[in-house]
Amino acid sequence: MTISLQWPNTQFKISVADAKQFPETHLPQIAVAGHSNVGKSSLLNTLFARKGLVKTSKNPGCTRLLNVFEVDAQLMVVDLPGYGYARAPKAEKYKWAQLIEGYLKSPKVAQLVLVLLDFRHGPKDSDLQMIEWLNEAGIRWYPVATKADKLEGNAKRKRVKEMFDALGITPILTSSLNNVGVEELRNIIIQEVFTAHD
Ligand SMILES: Nc1nc2c(ncn2[C@@H]2O[C@H](COP(=O)(O)OP(=O)(O)OP(=O)(O)O)[C@@H](O)[C@H]2O)c(=O)[nH]1
Ligand SMILES: [Mg+2]
Repeated sequence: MTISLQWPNTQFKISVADAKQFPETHLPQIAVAGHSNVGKSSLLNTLFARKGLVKTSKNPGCTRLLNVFEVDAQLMVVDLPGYGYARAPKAEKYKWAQLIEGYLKSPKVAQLVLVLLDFRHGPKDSDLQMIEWLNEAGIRWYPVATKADKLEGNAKRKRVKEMFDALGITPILTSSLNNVGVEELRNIIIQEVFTAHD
């Protein structure tokens, strides 16, 4: 069966502050995780080809709930709050961490987590911790570099190598500014979610 998702046929479903409120669904789902301000919400707008559907901000900590979207009645996509936002109050950080962990541990869990990494900086400790946690939880993940428009030439090659060395896999390079890598990302999602895995 060939899956053809109409990405612009994406609907916002619900925002939840607790994984227990996550809607009942039989649809497969993916989640987007990453450092605060890495560009999760921007990338989703680009992926969905729906400017403004997902709220973005230049200030970190914009997404504070689990925002759930449904693509073409075939796939659920969850925009997670960012982790590692150093200036957030401790109680808030704790709440977000609980929310992310609660969702990833819930029975309605994502089949695939896209781990977004800022191409300007390379993987941070918090990214590596997230990946370790996903490995321990047995949740599949795929690395996606954001803001790839920020580096060119040698700096770009060096960063790709650094990311490969840290992750053991080369991330897809994407940019929400010029749409680079978005088609490749759509293909990866379809392949990872709708193809049987042992
Ligand atoms: N140059 C460049 N800037 C980007 C790109 N993607 C996002 N940004 C900028 O990065 C900032 C953060 O983007 P968001 O999409 O809100 O980031 P987020 O990861 O959802 O942030 P939180 O919800 O706070 O965790 C905004 O100022 C965006 O315009 C990109 O591909 N290239
Ligand atoms: Mg966001």
